[in-house]
Amino acid sequence: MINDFPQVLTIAGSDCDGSAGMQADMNTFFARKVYGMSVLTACVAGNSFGIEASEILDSEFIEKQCEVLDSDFNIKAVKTGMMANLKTIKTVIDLLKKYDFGTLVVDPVIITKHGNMLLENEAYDELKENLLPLADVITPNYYETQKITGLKLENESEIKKAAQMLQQMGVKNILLKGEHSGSSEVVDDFVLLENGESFWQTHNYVDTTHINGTGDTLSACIVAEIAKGKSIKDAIKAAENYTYQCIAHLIDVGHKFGPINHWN
Ligand code: PXL
Repeated sequence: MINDFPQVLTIAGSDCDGSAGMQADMNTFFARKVYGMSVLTACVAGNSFGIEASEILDSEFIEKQCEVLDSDFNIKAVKTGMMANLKTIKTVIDLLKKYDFGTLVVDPVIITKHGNMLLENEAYDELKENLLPLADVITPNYYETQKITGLKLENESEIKKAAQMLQQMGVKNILLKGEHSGSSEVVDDFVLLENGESFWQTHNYVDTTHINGTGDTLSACIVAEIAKGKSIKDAIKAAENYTYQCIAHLIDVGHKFGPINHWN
């Protein structure tokens, strides 16, 4: 049947070293056997040491990419990654309202693991006020959750409160990525679903410098699993397991902070 194969989209930035952003999303889509498409918002010049430069695409060109995909494909789920600045995030929000790209997973990419800012400060309010209410799922890391909610996240009850705050901001399902602390052998992510059900998703901590693209992979895998028909809860669980396997099976490229391994 024409257009029946699960089709998904990432609206994100390109990371030229292949470890994160659009490249990690496309690798994940390929590995999870969905047909992936990518609308580029920006390009960064980076390697395993960090990002040295970036370029943001014209809004008209971002719009054109969405228009041509919408006219031809049957996109079941979409994720957003790097939104760069206020103009770009506003453009993407308008496009998500204009076109039906299915279930929306927002990875609120704010800062890289090496401290490079991928979203300007002046765009945070737009993210909170106009992107979050459109989101079916949000997957912030510890730092992003602190930035968006203003909470310090020092204990379990603050983490639960942060998830509730995000729901009040309009996101239906929340996956808060935990932080590795002290000598703990595990990392605890917290999930709050639309129906109020909540649970901790625990995985072993892997002591490695190869974790570039972890958040991109997690959110892209949720998108892929939803497009194949899983519920949001099952998609989150599958994505947690897949991402953990990607981290646990090292590929040794680059000199510093390397990529994760999508072939498993
Ligand atoms: O992993 C976050 C991320 C997202 N998008 C782009 C990136 C990065 C991290 O480097 O470069 C384009």
